[in-house]
Amino acid sequence: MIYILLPAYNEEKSLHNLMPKIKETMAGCGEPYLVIACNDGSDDKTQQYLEQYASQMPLDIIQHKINRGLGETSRDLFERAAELCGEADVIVRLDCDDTHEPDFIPTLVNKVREGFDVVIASRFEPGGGQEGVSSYRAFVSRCANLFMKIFFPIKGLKEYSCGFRAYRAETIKEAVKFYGNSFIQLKGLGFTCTLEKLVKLKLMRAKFAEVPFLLRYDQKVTDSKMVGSVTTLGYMVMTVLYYWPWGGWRNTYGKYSKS
Ligand SMILES: Nc1nc2c(ncn2[C@@H]2O[C@H](COP(=O)(O)OP(=O)(O)O)[C@@H](O)[C@H]2O)c(=O)[nH]1
Ligand SMILES: [Mg+2]
Repeated sequence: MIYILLPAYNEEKSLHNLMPKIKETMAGCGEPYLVIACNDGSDDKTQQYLEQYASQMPLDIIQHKINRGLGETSRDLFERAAELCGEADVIVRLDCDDTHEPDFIPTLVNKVREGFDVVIASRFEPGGGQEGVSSYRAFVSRCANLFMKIFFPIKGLKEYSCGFRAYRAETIKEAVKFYGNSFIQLKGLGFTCTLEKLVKLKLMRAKFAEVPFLLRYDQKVTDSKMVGSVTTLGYMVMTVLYYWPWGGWRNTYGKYSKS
């Protein structure tokens, strides 16, 4: 079974493009699936549209009455998936803004089934790329990825900031059990949670891989919700928490051994 996680905040304009593509791709997969979407206190019609799609495809909706941010939304989505899934299942998380094409899902899932725990859709693998990204944003994204590569190196990884990934369900179940409420700890710090998941899974010695991916930013009809200053602060806070010599993540969680 494949679980597809969608964090959604004011995505009414993108859902009509994205949901039919998910339905079509998954019909071609021939494997049962469940979409779990979290409407994070949107003040547009995201909730109504999700409810409409729930009658047309397997879709569970988590609703936050107020906007809690991507960290708390990711926590709720991953915890729900960890509760529902079996160990042989695969969990895929993608943006709701129609820049992550669902037809990459089968490739990501197959790579997990080859024996990897985390597979990342990567703009930086040969054959990958990005369309419609301004040169300023591309530059900021390059710098952020370079920062992450220096402080949190993971063998074979070039893409740290793209949230389109597939995870072995067993790995996520184990991570939620091991870290508890601290699996996604940096909740008020914007998009930092996307990197935090990688770091927390690296500490559990997960096996990572990338597949080439084309980011379709040219299809984005909703505003970006990334707040650069908050996310940059988040990366810095995480670096301190990771390397802190007394009780930092590296020392504390680096002792992980599979239960
Ligand atoms: N739940 C929730 N999701 C958010 C929030 N901010 C952004 N998102 C979602 O996270 C994903 C990434 O945001 P997006 O605007 O696409 O960022 P960008 O692609 O980096 O410009 C999208 O699916 C958004 O709907 C938030 O405050 N809460
Ligand atoms: Mg996006």
